[in-house]
Amino acid sequence: MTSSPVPSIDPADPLGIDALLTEDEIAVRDTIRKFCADRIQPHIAEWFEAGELPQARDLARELGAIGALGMHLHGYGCAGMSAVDYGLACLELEACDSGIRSLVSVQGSLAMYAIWAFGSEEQKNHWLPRMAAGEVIGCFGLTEPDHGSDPGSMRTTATRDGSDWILNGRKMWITNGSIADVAVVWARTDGGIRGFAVPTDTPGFAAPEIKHKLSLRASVTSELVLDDVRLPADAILPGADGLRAPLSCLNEARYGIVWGAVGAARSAFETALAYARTRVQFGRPIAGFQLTQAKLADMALELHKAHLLALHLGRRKDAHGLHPAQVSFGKLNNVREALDICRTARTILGANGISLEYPVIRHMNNLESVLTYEGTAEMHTLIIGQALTGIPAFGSTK
Ligand code: TGC
Ligand code: FAD
Repeated sequence: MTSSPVPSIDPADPLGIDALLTEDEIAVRDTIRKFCADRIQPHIAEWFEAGELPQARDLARELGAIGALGMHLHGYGCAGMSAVDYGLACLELEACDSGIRSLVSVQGSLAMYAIWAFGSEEQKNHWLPRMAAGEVIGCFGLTEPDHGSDPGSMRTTATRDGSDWILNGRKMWITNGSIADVAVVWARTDGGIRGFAVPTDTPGFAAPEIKHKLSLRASVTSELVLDDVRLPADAILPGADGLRAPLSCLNEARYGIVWGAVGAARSAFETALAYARTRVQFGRPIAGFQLTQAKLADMALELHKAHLLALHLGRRKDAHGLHPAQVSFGKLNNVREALDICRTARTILGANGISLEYPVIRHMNNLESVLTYEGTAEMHTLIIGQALTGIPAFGSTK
């Protein structure tokens, strides 16, 4: 071999993307990275294997203490950071595990955002400061057992009884459900789809945990059962009128996933690269085989293209806001490519690729959920298709 075993480019940042970040952004990133390394990384494989997120309440408080909950929201105890800051945090959290990023996404981008964007002043003051501090955990109930991609057909109802509201129905696959203190629940009323902030100790509310998942195992996923849940008039989110409201919340969470997927892919790539440089077969490191190098080069291309796309969307979001189809570009591309990077990394690790001793198959299995939640890959394809052609192809007869 004539080539030097020393890389001639920084394998962690071959395109110099770090130079596009400000010092403050790098400081935010490093804070979250350190938190993950100290607090989560040593335990995450064990939690995943056990299928639990132990001490979720302590973890939420610690995430609150470093400003990670609702960090891109302004006021009400939230950190008021930029979209890029929030994205960098999602990247670092998901480099650790998609389940941890999910905890933070659902709290900040879904439950808190819904209250922040559509709640009354009283609701915001009541819930948001404690949610930002991680003292109160939220969940977001949109999906139902029979209505996932098509939430506009939901069957959960909210009917009036005097000034009260009575909620009945089921929500399914709800992240944080069993540990939540407040559930943002979307329900059909005589006047269309409306949102409600439901204290989870209200009689008639239950949130049994969904077991037997082989993905997002270090994340709590639940069914929400609403049997004659009576709420006072002021539980309705006054600004949320129609399906547009929950879909607006999804834009926020999908944006976080655009970045998060890069984190999972980075972790898988770095693991595969380190493994390939030290694993010897046929008398040389497997990184010295052209087939392995082709895999590593393709993984690096897609990883850093995804990172640049995330940064571009983040800068655009901070400057002008994003069109929902632009968020779909990022969510579809970055999750799909991250999953592909994990699958390729798994092959480079050979049999070790299937072991929880390495993070690769954990990320790979997690990303199967990430590909489906917050709009499946097919839904994002159709959202982009509609934006490009003006023709909706969802099959709706409305
Ligand atoms: P459609 O008629 O197109 O739209 C209804 C109204 O909403 C508006 N709209 C949006 N507004 C803001 N942001 C968006 N992304 C929007 N998309 C649509 C639209 O303009 C319209 O407004 P108006 O004023 O005219 O009424 O609705 P549709 O029923 O045809 O559905 C469209 C479709 C399929 C794109 C939408 O339903 C969809 O995105 N489906 C996917 C469902 C989904 O993503 N569910 C996610 C559940 S939450 C979750 O998965 C959390 S996992 C989190 C974790 O653990 O990290
Ligand atoms: P379906 O909608 O039944 O889709 C099944 C398949 O059909 C998919 O491949 C889909 O793309 C395809 N399909 C459907 N319609 C079309 C069409 N028109 N054209 C082409 N293909 C189509 N939801 C929440 O509300 N809150 C949460 O916190 C939450 N957390 C989740 C956590 C996890 C771990 C998981 C796995 C899911 C979570 N979800 C949550 C639910 C998630 O949003 C839904 O699973 C997702 O929206 C898809 O719905 P579905 O599973 O019912 O699939």
